[in-house]
Amino acid sequence: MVPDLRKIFNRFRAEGSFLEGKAFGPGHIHDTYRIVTAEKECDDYLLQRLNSNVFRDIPSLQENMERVTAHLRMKLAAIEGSNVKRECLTLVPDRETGKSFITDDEGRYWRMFLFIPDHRSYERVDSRHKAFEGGRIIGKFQALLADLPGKPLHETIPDFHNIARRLDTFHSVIEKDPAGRVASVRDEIEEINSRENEMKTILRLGAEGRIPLRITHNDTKFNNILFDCNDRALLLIDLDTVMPGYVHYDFGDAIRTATNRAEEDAADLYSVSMDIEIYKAYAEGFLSETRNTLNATEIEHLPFAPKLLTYIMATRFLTDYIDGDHYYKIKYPLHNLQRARVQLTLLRDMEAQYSNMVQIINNIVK
Ligand code: ADP
Ligand code: GN1
Ligand code: MG
Repeated sequence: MVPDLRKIFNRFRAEGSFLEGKAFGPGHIHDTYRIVTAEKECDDYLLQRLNSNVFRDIPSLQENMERVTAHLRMKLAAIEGSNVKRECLTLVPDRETGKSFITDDEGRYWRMFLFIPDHRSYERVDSRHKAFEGGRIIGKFQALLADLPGKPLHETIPDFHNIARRLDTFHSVIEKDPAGRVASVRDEIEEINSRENEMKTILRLGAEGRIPLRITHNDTKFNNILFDCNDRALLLIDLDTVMPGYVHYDFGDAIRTATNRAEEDAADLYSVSMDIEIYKAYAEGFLSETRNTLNATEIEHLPFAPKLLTYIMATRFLTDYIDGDHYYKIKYPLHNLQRARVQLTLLRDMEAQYSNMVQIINNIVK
């Protein structure tokens, strides 16, 4: 059913009146709308119907979101020259209860942010400058949240980047083969299986206490960074998965998406490869903010992180394809399979360029 955006909008404590609402952005998870207000002097808004199949406990998720944005605002306000309204998401409260989300007549959850105007976001990265800026803003995000007070954040999706759990799910979906697709993807399954042990490295280091859990974003896909018109990175959005994690998850997912010369669902697999210059610039930006807080084992494994995150996404896309496409939004029947193939192609290219990836990090930190 088409939602009544005006009615939903009016339940939030917004300034300005509803002029129009239209679908907005490339996200795979929520339904996102830009609400344009009638008054020129009033902000526009970003309204989201949240995906409660993916996020099972929305009140806990919103509690994380409130704590994280409040802390970021406080820290940014103390930094000279910062513009808090453009460098941090602003949640708009429910008119009646003051909560940061509402439920509609069908029990669906909604939240609303101030719309950050005149921003740019990129699916692909075509300059070293943008890559450095992306690295810098993700590093800054981790640095600003390092002293978040209080209890640990809720795990909004349990075991989100736990590759051992992801592989368990992968194998049980293959076993069930609910959509009858397993026979057609034997080669892709074999590519996943052959790397299983290597890909558990970060989990092992965590279990041995050699790398700490930090507060990480966990979805540092490049299009979750908003830039200003001069391509200076403003902020990291999509804070639903901010929770305890290893630094490698954020470093790896950003490299996975920023360095790929093709899109995540590119039709032509020959166009997929990793741009090592973008990797270098991103790593320089990221380490300019985090260098002094990371331990030697964390740094040593940074080059491995992009391989891991690319492998995790390949596993997840392939799992969803075999399962019959229940998780990610798809635009055509083989969409998830194509996404998995792109990730596997990218992974092979990262493997081919691995010694350079190691050398680049060594040069930055020496
Ligand atoms: P999803 O989890 O579905 O990816 P996001 O939170 O990333 O949802 O939002 C989807 C898109 O909406 C983003 O890619 C971005 O283009 C846009 N967006 C999100 N928040 C804002 C905001 N406060 N101002 C402007 N655009 C935004
Ligand atoms: C989803 O929400 P979005 O589109 O930024 C997914 C990420 C994947 C990404 C792949 C909560 O991110 O984990 O990396 O798609 N988010 C969730 O494009 O599953
Ligand atoms: Mg997003």
